[in-house]
Amino acid sequence: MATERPSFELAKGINGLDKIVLRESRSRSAEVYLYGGHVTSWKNENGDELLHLSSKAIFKPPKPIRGGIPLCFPQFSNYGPVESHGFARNRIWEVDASPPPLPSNSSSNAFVDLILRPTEDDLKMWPNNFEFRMRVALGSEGELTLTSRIRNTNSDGKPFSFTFAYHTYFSVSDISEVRVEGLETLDYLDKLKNKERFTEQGDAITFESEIDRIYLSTPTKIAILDHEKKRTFVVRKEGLADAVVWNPWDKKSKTISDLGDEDYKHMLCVEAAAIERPITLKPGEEWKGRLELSAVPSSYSSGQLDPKKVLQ
Ligand code: TA6
Repeated sequence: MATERPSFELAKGINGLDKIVLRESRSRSAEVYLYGGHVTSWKNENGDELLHLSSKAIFKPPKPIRGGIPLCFPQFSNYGPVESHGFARNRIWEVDASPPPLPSNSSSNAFVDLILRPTEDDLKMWPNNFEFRMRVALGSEGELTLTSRIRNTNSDGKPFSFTFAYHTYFSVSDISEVRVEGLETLDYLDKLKNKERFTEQGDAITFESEIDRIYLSTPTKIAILDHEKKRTFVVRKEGLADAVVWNPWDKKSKTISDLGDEDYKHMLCVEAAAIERPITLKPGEEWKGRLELSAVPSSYSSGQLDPKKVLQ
């Protein structure tokens, strides 16, 4: 069990923004900006960056940081009354010095607890009091875990509902050589076709053009196989029924001012999310959504994952 004493460094990041650095043995590290509670870096034991950060990312509030792991709360995309993807990703979070205990089975104490509470202006836009706590932890095997706890602190007895996503940008060697396994035969809403509902075929997902889909009622494990890098990302999630898969491809990329024209070749967003069924909390109630990312060498043969390393 991890002790409840976190180990992290507070440092200055790009444009003087505060960031937290987590370090584990053998070059493993992660970085989280207080701006957005935004994970911008996750490195393995060789110092390889595992998340994609846009070559044109702007680290200047109020523009959200492009790449890493933006947090979408209290709204995913335009599914609700506030700005697209909500406001959590462009607010300044604080380090939470005394969070309620959070059980962990990792022996690592490279973690930090952050908290976001609404400002007066936020309450005008979205009239709900909340506490959004997030622990970012780098485990002893290099795994990155984000645990969000969102509590309704309304004093007027009002419940609230929200949608949510960890909008993770994975770094891949060549998008044309990547496949995603775990979403076969599931229903999805196609954002490129007016959110119409379709059913995925039996094969793993591969990429040869723009994709923007919300897969519904997904399993707790999804794998992203990077053939060229011989690396598999394993996404494990709890409390997050849906999974978004997004790559803007060449034409859309050119319309996104803070994304380099060629970035789409080296990124893939696979986002653990709660979208189709919004989460509703009564006052005093708390929701928990956990994301665990690991990167393992893939023994890629005939399109199969190495069952020992990935599926167990
Ligand atoms: O998660 C996919 C998506 O909702 C896409 O539709 C796409 O526009 C993307 O997020 C990026 O959104 P952003 O607001 O960060 O430009």
